[in-house]
Amino acid sequence: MLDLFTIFTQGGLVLWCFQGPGFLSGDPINGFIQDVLVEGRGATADSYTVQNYNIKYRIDANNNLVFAAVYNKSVESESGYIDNLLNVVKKDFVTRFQDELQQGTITGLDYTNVFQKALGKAQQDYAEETSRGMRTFEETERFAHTAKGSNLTRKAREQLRKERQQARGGSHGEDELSSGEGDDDDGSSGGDEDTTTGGDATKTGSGNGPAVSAEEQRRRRALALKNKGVRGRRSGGGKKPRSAAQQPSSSSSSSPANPPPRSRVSTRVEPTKHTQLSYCDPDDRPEAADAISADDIAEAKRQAARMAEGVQDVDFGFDADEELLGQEDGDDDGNAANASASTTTGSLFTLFRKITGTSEMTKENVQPILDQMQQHLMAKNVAADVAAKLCASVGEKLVGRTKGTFTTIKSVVKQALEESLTQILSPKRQIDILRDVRAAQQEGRPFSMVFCGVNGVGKSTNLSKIAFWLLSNNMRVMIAACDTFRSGAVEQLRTHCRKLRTMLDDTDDAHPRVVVYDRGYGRNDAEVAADAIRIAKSEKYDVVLIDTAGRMQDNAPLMRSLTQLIRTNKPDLVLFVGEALVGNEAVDQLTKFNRALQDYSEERNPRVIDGILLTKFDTVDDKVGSSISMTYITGQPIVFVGTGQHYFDLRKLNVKSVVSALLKPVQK
Ligand SMILES: Nc1nc2c(ncn2[C@@H]2O[C@H](COP(=O)(O)OP(=O)(O)O)[C@@H](O)[C@H]2O)c(=O)[nH]1
Ligand SMILES: [Mg+2]
Repeated sequence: MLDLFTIFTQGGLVLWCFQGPGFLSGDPINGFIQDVLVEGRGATADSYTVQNYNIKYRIDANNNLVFAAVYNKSVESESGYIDNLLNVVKKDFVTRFQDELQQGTITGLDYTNVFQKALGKAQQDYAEETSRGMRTFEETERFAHTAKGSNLTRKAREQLRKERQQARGGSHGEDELSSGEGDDDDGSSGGDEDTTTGGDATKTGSGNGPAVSAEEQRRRRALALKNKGVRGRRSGGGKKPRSAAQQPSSSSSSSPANPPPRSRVSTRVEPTKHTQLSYCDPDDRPEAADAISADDIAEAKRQAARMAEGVQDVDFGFDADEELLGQEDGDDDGNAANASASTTTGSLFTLFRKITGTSEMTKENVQPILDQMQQHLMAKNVAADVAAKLCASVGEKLVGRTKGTFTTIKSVVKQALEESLTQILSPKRQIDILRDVRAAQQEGRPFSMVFCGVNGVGKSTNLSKIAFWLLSNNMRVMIAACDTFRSGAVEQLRTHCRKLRTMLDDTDDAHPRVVVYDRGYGRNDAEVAADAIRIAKSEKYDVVLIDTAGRMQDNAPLMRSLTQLIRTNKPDLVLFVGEALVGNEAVDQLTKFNRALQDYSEERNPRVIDGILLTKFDTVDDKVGSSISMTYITGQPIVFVGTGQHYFDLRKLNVKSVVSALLKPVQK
């Protein structure tokens, strides 16, 4: 079964896309782009395997296009038609849209009907082919390239093929891949190999059932393949909305010269299975969804009530205050050997055990401990220069003081850290989203937030968590699906939307509290965002959450387009989404995002990132360092942290809890 067929430019723009009836789990296309197209590795003979998927592809170098078909590895035996399909579609697409490709007006192409016909034909041809039995190797184009085959003339090869067919009693015509193209050596040879397995598999299958005629077997196989593959659920151009979509009256405001965009606001409530966020759940397709459990709904409501009171602080599972009071030990004699033995695994306090006593603390006796402290902080992902600054400030507080008990020293260290971190983590700008949303309400417009960052960091997931939080605070939320590039991105948001509505008992379809606004794939994201904001205003939504495509910080064209989206839509908040677990790589991403937004903006005061959303905190134990470094380097606050895969796994980071995390023993 074909899970996905997508046509995109090598610059990363999806031109057209077809999705089969199943949901893709994970992100095979992004893996393919990164490994094969960006890094040029991992592919053999126009095919590539990632996660559970095989991807076959063709590249049209003249137009910089990539044609990729994705199917599950487990159905390899049924996929023999894909090479042929790729060849046919590549040739047809480039010919059909020659003008648009040359003029660069290549978005919103209507290709679904043509594709479905090509798919049906390729599958039927293949079904007929397998029912006739396998080709021998000598019948294939690949044989022509072998030493033996190349010694035969084309005529001789044809003759050989015909003889073999006659010997088999078949009535095989001229060319089995009739819709293939002349230069499809790879394609047909790929088909050959698949045909071999396919033929076997099919034969075994039919051999188990009651005897049926060859003609009947052929008919059944063709029908089965057709039914499996042709039921396209969505595609980029010329498609009908899949869900009972509501078309907002003001959705199509394009100039008369341009055809109105096919916009959608999907509001359908469907029962969903659980409150987990993972989009990768194969059961999470509407067709397979069970009723959401009463327990899940009750938990979601409990959490919503909590969130209405405010977002909780992160809990690192370590209470520095408790440690401060509780860990007085007898080792107050300045025994450095004991102290150093526990420095790597003990809490940060234990480092300072050796400087207890009655005399005054000097730079000399404090410095070795500060050096160890720096190592401890760096082990928690704090960037080296930030760690050095924190240590220097702790040093300043200690030098000149009279040594006291271990408890006294601990409290001095903790206070020094708290003060320095308060300085570092205090943002240039205070962000209070609820307050700002209310201010926007007063102005009769929605508050808008852009989520940007690299691929897979959790933009869409955490956007949904913020939607949950806003809904818990009685806001109405529109989600703008501006990731018009990654296949499945729009459906992912629709799934979240359905779940949110189900969990929060939002059944008023006339005035849903949360909707997704999308215009499919391949569209200009800035325009989609602009439309969403305009419609949200007229439909009285309080907040527009703008999801964007993931992009690498060094990708100039994509950074330019993000700058364009921000410049034209002037969102109230631009949130950078980064993963806590990549440590200082996230700092690099953020720095480069900021720089790119500055460089590509044509404005005097370019708009940069306003705040940071740090995700996957639950996966990094207590390595809070990257959050400190990010804020230290950019001056931008950590607005939220994502701490798991539920809608309510959203937290705030406060100085006290960061200090606790830094003091906590380093986990090995
Ligand atoms: N453990 C954990 N996983 C997360 C968190 N946020 C997102 N994820 C997962 O990260 C993966 C990628 O998320 P997604 O929102 O699709 O990333 P995007 O490409 O940036 O939009 C998904 O499997 C999410 O469930 C988090 O805070 N904790
Ligand atoms: Mg996303």
